[in-house]
Amino acid sequence: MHHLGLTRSVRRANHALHTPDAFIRTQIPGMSKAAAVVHASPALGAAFTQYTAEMEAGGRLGACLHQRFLFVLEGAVEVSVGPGYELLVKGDYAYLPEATAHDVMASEPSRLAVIEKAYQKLRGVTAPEPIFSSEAKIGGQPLMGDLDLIVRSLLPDTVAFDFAVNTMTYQPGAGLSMVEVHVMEHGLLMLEGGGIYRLDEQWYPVTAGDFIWMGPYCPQWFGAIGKTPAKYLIYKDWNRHPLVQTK
Ligand code: UGY
Ligand code: MN
Repeated sequence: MHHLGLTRSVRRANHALHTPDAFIRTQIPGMSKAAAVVHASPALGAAFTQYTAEMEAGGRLGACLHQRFLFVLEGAVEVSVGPGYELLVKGDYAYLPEATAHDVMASEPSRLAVIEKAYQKLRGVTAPEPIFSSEAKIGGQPLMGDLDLIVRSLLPDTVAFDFAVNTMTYQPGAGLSMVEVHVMEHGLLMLEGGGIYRLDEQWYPVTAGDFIWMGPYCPQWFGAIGKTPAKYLIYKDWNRHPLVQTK
């Protein structure tokens, strides 16, 4: 169905909103029985890539040159690094360090949020090991003391990691206590609920299924609206000196 040329999707110099009505599926080399909706990439201005992988049973992601983080949105996938495999279901995730040979195969129709980023080594710091875990196992922290806004950090906050992926859960009516402006960029996937996102000088209604890219220094604020909590998965580059260019 068309909507007379209307969409909530926008692309601006330092932010973008990508809504499901505008998603186009594509193939990334190495993928089989799977398609990718590429939300963020260097073509947009991002220093990372984020896509939603939609996989048939038996579908595979293929190899990745860089670090890969995947979060199961729906279905079940088998992730192997060497012999044996981990079965990941909704809410589970994996971190695969750069240059880690691995295989990701869907055991049923599945959707994954996938983030890929070149690793910025730090002299004297050992690169991280693979991680398999689940959001449900991560303790939540109130953001700036707000019990209605809970952050779960899915990766350890140590300098070995050059990015963070968190979930943020807002009770209805909760919001960020300030407009943030920071050097880090974000890739954000709305998982549940909705609200209003301020990006630069615009305010956008957003809902589950939407993706947002925020470039460095993009003024940003979110307020949850509705009768159920709003929740998103959010990437940021992290723990590196700002003089080290990522693009
Ligand atoms: O971690 C963050 O920068 C986060 N508070 N930003 C956001 O939710 N837009
Ligand atoms: Mn932020």
